[in-house]
Amino acid sequence: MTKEQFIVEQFDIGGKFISATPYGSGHINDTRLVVTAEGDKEVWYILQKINKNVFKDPEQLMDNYCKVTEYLGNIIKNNGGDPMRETLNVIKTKDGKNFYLTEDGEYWRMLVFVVDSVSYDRVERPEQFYHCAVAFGNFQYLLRNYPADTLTETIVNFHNTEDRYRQLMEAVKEDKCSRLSSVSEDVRFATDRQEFASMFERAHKEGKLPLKVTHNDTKLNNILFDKKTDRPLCIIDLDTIMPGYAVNDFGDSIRFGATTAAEDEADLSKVNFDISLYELYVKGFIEGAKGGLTEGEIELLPYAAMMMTFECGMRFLTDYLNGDTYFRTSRANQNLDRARNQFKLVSDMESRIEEMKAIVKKYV
Ligand code: ADP
Ligand code: GN1
Ligand code: MG
Repeated sequence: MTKEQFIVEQFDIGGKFISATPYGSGHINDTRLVVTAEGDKEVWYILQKINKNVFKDPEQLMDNYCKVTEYLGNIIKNNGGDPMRETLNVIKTKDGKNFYLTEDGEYWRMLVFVVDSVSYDRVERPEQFYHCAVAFGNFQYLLRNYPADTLTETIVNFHNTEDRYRQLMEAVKEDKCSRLSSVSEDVRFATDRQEFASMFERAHKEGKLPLKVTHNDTKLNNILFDKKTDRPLCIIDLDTIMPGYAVNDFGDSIRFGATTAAEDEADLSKVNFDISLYELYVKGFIEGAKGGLTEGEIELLPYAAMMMTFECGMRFLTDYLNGDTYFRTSRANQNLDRARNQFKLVSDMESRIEEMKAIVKKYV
């Protein structure tokens, strides 16, 4: 019996194990598609090993995860939707736990596989990005009354860009892998923007950016689209649901989606900020949030696009300097390429910030 089969059999499912194969293109968790047989029917699941290097307290994480998915499931049911497809459903183990802990300390969870769905690593049709924006805006709207103080911070200071800057400077100082000499210009790109890195922490202290329940990882591939309608169906990757700034859910989607190239494209001449996709997202996010954004938040939306892109660039660069221990990589220099790619987008956004602000004004 393989290890995966053994783990699958610890969960409370009816069928017989058939297979478990690597699945998806996430950078953090170890994801498998599990196929089982129930009579003559195939039933699929998602099995994930929670990344313990990233998430220090998987039990608290799963507690957040289940509380939020149960809350969302009830809302969806009351609105006449299908809670088995429109939110994630955690399968319990045979002894009633929401994860299985192996003897060597690995945490595994199992989810209902959302059938007839697809996730995209790139925007293939512009309308998809607009619909994605409505979905993430609406996600915040659905959670607007969720008591934020009952959720633990699964990663402390996750979108504290000021602290991400500090972490980069620490990595520069340590230069663990002797890679610093090859990235001095990239490091200078960050140090030139040190003040910008603190902008949101300042705004928070001034009362302009309240903490709300936010997703915090709003990449396009963290939404499952319905294969038949090509409309967003289910928001996934709920590991980082915790108190955060609403504008960062906007900014992180722009970072990943409003671009002409993949996140790790090394040929920077191909990497450009796509302002028409930005516009579609602005329109959709404001609509989806249904009036839930404050004036202060709306004003910061264009800066959030830049902030999340800058922050992610710094995170990739930090990981490169530290020896690629955080984000999954499949080739040499991938984190460095990702960092340069993000910084290129930041430069593009800087030169178009006035247009970006005008677009936001158009839709409020
Ligand atoms: P990571 O944190 O590594 O990004 P995700 O939770 O985003 O992990 O899962 C990785 C990929 O697996 C997703 O992008 C999606 O394609 C797929 N996936 C995850 N959960 C489900 C699900 N319940 N049903 C169908 N596909 C899923
Ligand atoms: C990670 O888990 P995934 O691949 O959806 C990361 C995000 C980054 C993103 C960059 C928990 O997202 O913060 O923005 O990679 N998730 C975590 O692609 O660090
Ligand atoms: Mg993901």
